[in-house]
Amino acid sequence: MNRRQLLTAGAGLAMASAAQAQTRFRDLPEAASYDSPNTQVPPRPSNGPDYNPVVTLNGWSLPWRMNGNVKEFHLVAEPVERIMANGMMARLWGYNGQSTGPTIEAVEGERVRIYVTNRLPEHTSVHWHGLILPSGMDGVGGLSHPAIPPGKTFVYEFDLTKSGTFMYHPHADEMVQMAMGMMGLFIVHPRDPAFMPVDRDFAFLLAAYDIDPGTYIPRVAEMTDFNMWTWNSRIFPDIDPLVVNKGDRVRVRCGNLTMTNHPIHMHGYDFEVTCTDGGWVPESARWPEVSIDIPVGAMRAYEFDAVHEGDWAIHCHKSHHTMNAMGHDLPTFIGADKRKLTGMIRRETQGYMPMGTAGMADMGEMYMELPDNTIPMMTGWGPYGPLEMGGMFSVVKVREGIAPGDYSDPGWYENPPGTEAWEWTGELPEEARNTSPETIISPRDHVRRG
Ligand SMILES: [Cu+2]
Repeated sequence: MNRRQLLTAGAGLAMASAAQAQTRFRDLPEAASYDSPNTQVPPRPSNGPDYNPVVTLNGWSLPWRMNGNVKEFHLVAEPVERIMANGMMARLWGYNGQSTGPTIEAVEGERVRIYVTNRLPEHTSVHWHGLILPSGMDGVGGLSHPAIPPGKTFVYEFDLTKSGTFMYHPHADEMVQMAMGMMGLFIVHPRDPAFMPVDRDFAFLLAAYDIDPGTYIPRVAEMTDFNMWTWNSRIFPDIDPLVVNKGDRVRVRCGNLTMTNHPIHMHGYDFEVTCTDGGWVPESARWPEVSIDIPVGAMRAYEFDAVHEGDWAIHCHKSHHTMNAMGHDLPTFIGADKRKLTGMIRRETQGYMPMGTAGMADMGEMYMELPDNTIPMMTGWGPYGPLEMGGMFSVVKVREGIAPGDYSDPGWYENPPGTEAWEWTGELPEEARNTSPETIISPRDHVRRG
């Protein structure tokens, strides 16, 4: 111990007896950690004001303790290992064992005290995006308060003046720390449980990474060329489905912390945006949508009545965002006759298969040698074959008879007889046969012809 540490220790001892009655509350709240990437359905709150918890896709909600009337949380910023999908692990930075971090849930009118411990190798801060709070609690390192040095714990404390859909993320070395996965949802439930009630309330954050196949750590200086498009740092086919009981009122909350916009499209329904990170949208200001653009640094919540049974795709409508790691420099070979070249290559490399001359759909069912720690660009199997998807894609599964609180996967929907697209087996018109020499060549033809 140096002289200063001794003095500090002495002062601490002198204060200890006077503050003994309070020591229980002077301790930090426990910093819970969650080691699974599976969706953890939070229980109904056992203390504090009641609310209907959100279900964070492939995530969880942070436990708290009540200290008098203050709800106390403990976030730990730290390196984490996130299973993005089976077969792909990423070494990220996150909170309490996961990226994205745990969802913070509280109720309008409550006062929260959030301890933030920094276990990163550099300073950090936490900005509470969308919340109305004192300037000094806003979490912009160097502006609101000094950044939190490695090894230190800072305390944020403020009143929740309104309900809504918010998020948290660092505002210190922001580009690096968000490229490494530091973000989480902050949901403030209405004080009045009769205000905008829903039966199921799903939430996820859009995050993008640039992780080369076979590597584990994102490139943090990437600005445009991301290759992993994630919901809560998960990619299809391992983003959990949104399981819904027929007739439920459903809310889906989505925040965008990538560097580009994402038009989120849900099949089977029209719906209305009912909330942004600015607050609730008055009924008179809503209009029907089937795709909603989530701008950069923004959040949207939409609602619908789940009256249509089925398996309904939900995905980003930028088609390269429903793919996993891919080469971005692929030339287009559609219509190209690579027969001659294929023959030459196959003399050197047995089993060589040219790709992409009839599109890229064959990649969904093709077995290819992949480097360790990556998954195919287009993958996932449905009841009728490969889905040829990746990245920001999941399925809303609406079924009859799903019990409240049950979010387990009910399997694939069975289309009732007469309600599924069928093959025409009668005579075909002449023009339906493809005889164009420009598009007729397929990889399989090459294999057959050798
Ligand atoms: Cu997108």
